[in-house]
Amino acid sequence: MNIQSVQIDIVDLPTIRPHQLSMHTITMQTIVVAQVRDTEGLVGWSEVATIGGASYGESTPEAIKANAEVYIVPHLIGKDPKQFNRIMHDVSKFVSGNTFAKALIEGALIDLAAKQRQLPAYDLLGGKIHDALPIAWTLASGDTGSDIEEAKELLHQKRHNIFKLKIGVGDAMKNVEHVLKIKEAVGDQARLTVDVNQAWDERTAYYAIEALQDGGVSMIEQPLPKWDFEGMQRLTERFHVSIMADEGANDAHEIFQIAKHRAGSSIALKICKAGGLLATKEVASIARAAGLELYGGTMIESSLGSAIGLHVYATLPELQFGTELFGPLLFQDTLTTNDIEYRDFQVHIPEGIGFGMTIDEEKLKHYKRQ
Ligand code: MUC
Ligand code: MG
Repeated sequence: MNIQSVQIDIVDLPTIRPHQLSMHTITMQTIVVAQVRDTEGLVGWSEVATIGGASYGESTPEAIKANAEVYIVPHLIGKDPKQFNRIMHDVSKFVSGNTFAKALIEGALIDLAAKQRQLPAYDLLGGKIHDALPIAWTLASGDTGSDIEEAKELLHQKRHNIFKLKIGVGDAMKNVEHVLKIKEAVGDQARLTVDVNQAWDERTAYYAIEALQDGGVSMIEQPLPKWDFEGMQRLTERFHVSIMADEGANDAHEIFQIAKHRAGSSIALKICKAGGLLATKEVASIARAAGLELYGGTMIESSLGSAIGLHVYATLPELQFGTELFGPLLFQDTLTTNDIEYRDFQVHIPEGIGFGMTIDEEKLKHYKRQ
């Protein structure tokens, strides 16, 4: 039951509304889907997502697919997927960086290995500690009134009571006003956090964060550019509200530096940033040992990619900020025949073998790029 072939597709999925980040507004989200097939015809599936082509980060969907096909796939053919740890270790000797491509391939190997063993993937990752996790939703319509309506409806449905607000576009004090209006509308019913996606300089961050902290916001994600570790260190020292590193907190080496210099009080985990599922657990251990709080982050994956995240996050002892793996809820359609369950302010870890999701191959055909 060794690996016979690998296929990688780029898929564009429309969103239910525009999703505005400081650097890009998503109306069509691009994901990369991998399928690794063994000699018996079993298939392991995986997904990574990117935001706005090359605008959010360096890994574009086209580069992920090309680099995986040319530089990683040749190391898989003929190998036993159950040896995914060894395979990915060997790959790391030939491929530097490319964390999204590595995460994509390792995910498919783990899904296939779990299917061969008839086990849920989390059992290959140490076993799950949690059956469900608190789930945040991102308010990012670009309009305060629409965000308030959305928040109230989701509270009413008991789907989310943690809201992350995307800010950083335009004047910082206008951003603060927007956040405080939403805070006033939801009151104590919900916890609010903000993601600035690197949009502020340090001086702007001083006055804006002070106002947000006074207004009861509970976390400020990546207020400064990803390279500004010293600025993040000064903000962490200055404020008691949690300062979270996201774009500046990628692999184990960066997390170690952040921990050592307290260049943040919390970390957004993402499998694609760490370079895989096992690497995400490594990163989480470093952060945990240093007393950094954790968040189960997303790049806005569809149900397959979100299930992968959930299988990893469920094995971690504590996520102080819960998870934001809400991706499937932002899409107009899905690539799987089953859905992830979101209810009672929690997301439930998908059960079943592998990552617990079944691909709808007709849908994949429909949405993939030709
Ligand atoms: C990011 O920067 O965290 C996660 C949620 C969301 O709305 O955007 C992403 C990316
Ligand atoms: Mg972020």
